[in-house]
Amino acid sequence: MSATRNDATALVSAAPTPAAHTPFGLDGADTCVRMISPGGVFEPNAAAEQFLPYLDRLTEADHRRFYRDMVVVRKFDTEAANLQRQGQLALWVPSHGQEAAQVGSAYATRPQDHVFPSYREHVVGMIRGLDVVDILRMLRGVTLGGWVPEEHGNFHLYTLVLASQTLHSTGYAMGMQLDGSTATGNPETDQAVIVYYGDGASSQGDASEALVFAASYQTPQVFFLQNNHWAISVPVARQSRTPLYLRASGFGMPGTQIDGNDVLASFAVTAKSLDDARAGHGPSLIEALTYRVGAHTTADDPTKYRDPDELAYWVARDPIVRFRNYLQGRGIEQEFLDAVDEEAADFAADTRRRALDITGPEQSVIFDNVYAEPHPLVAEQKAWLDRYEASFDEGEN
Ligand SMILES: Cc1ncc(C[n+]2csc(CCOP(=O)(O)OP(=O)(O)O)c2C)c(N)n1
Ligand SMILES: [Mg+2]
Repeated sequence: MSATRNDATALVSAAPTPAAHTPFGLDGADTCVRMISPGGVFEPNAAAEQFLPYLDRLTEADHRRFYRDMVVVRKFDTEAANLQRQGQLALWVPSHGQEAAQVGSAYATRPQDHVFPSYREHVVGMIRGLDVVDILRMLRGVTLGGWVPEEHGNFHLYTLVLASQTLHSTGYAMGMQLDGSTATGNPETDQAVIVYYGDGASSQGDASEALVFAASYQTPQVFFLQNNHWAISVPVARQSRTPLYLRASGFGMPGTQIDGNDVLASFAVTAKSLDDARAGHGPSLIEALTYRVGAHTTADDPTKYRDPDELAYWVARDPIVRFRNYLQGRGIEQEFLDAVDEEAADFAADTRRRALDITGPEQSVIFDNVYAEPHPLVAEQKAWLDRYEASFDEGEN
């Protein structure tokens, strides 16, 4: 007798409850790098000490930029979700809650680096020079996949097949080694790769294969794992019995856990990891503890499977509020904070206007790149479609 869906559900429910190794997060965990307390006070913990020199690279303007980008992307994210609800996008993938992990790590990259995203890294794309309306275009279903990475800050394509980008990025990093474009001793030109993936994706075979090759060939690469605690409705405790950063040592590379809602921790640890990668010291893994505050996508309803107390715990540790408190502690003027809110509202309104102007491609392009050379079958299908479309023209029946 074959197994049924109900059998499978019963099997999962009968499995022992995994230990909650990050019980609602990370407060008090001394292994987790943190610079700013949840209340917004600069008080680096012991794990943060070795990363402190990297903060010296940041100017006052960088601090403002971090805050501005986090606020702008949150507003953009909300607007995009609204556009989906109004039928303008097929789907939206919210990034609410993960702004600090993404902004800090993105600013640690250099122009020559290559960035391989998953599908939620909107602000990373923005920082690398991608027009975020290109993301909307893709989620409206009018492009076949996105953009040309080399024309957009080496920000590669969104990847919906979980963890496949980890392999792409490792292959790319191996190519950098073969090209001699890394580890030459010149930090201004030496390249590195950073790849973003999730706690759920970490269970894919692709992720393990990428880590094996990266370690074996000592690729110039950073694995940036955003542990947002959920893979749709599956909690991270079901993905792993051990904190995910510990997996790195099994592959033979350093692993560091960071408070992913602390933008300075994200910047400093990623800056060190990328520096090491460019200098030829090999790959490393960063596990950023954060939280997906919204739904997995607009096709999901997290109230069906999530404990409201857990959500409340994380909302109280919001990355933007934390950084605003930190900046206010340093005496930032209210005018700046107000101006950022205004800029974010303008950005979102502009996004909406441009989203409503998005048009679809010529229908015939679906035939253009099937083969490199003209092909009779494709030509026949194109001619059929042209005739079919023409049959709707005015005056014909
Ligand atoms: C190979 C593969 N299996 C399953 C899916 C369906 N799927 C899409 S997103 C997702 C959860 C991913 O969770 P995680 O890696 O933690 O990333 P997050 O969405 O939380 O950012 C799943 C199972 C997929 N896209 N690809
Ligand atoms: Mg996840």
